[in-house]
Amino acid sequence: MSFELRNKRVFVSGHRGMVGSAIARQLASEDCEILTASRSELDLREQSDVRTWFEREKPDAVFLAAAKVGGILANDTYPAEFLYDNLAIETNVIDAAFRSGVQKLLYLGSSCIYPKFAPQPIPENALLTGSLEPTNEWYAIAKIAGLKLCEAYRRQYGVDFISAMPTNLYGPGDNYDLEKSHVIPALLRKVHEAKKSGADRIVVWGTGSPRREFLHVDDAASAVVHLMKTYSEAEHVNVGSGEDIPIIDLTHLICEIVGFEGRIETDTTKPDGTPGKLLDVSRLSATGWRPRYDLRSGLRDAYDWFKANEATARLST
Ligand code: GFB
Repeated sequence: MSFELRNKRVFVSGHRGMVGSAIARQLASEDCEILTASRSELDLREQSDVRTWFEREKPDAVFLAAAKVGGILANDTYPAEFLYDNLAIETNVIDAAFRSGVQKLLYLGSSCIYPKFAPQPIPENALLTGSLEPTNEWYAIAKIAGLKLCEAYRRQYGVDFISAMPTNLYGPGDNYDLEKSHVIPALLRKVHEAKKSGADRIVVWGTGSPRREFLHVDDAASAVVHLMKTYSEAEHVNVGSGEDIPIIDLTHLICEIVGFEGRIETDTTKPDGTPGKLLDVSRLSATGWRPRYDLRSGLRDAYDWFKANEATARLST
């Protein structure tokens, strides 16, 4: 059973963020009407405003990409916001979508929903089989609640609400604030600035030994649009590249791409987080979807975007 996007009113929540803007770019070729609402127009944490907006705009389909997101340090520093904001956004959007008769909703979670020591690669059924990684358990619990909310509304009301769990994403529109960003934008910026200033070293957080899987955000967007059109099951779907890399090797690759030959030092006062979270992507692969970028070409694209947008790329630290 496929879901036709053509001529539909499609709400992309969080369209100013890296993921939402990539989904909007992807939808440009789908012949649908894209609905957006900036934060000043609609605060998704406000239940009655969200209900009113949905009743007025009557979207046919929703991509729930709006979320409070950040890297390992931001997750650890702002637990209340990561839990509260994400719970509020999800519950308001999912419930308002149900009440206003949205035909299909795709909810975006995160690979951090899985236990800290999950088997690698992590199958979808590893959910709730062990304790979470403490640095991001607040975000993880909110993301699990959203996934379960979609499942519950599907079970009780028969609506076609599905969930996708992407791995660590990067690409155009990423957050380059060193205190809040994920590892790829942080390292691209640090290495770029070290090269520019003639510094002889850069500092990597943690031991460098954790492994991470990365997916270019345009691939993530193409995967979720594909799922919106082709997938209608209660079980969530992992979205990843199927390959992971130790942080230290990622650092060497970024140094090579940027052209920096100085030393790499580690700061072990900073957390490592989970030792690994490679996703088992066989459910997604079975639908016929494949990524377009490998890590090297994806990093080149992200670095090109950063250089072109350096002045405005949220350089607040
Ligand atoms: O990308 P990242 O912040 O998030 O960190 P997580 C990944 C790994 O890179 C960790 C290391 O082991 C970091 O210690 N790392 C090395 C750095 N240098 C840096 C640096 O300069 N900046 C950053 N940020 N990391 C997040 C979760 O976990 O991933 C979220 O906290 C979410 O909830 C997101 O799931 C996708 O992969 O550890």
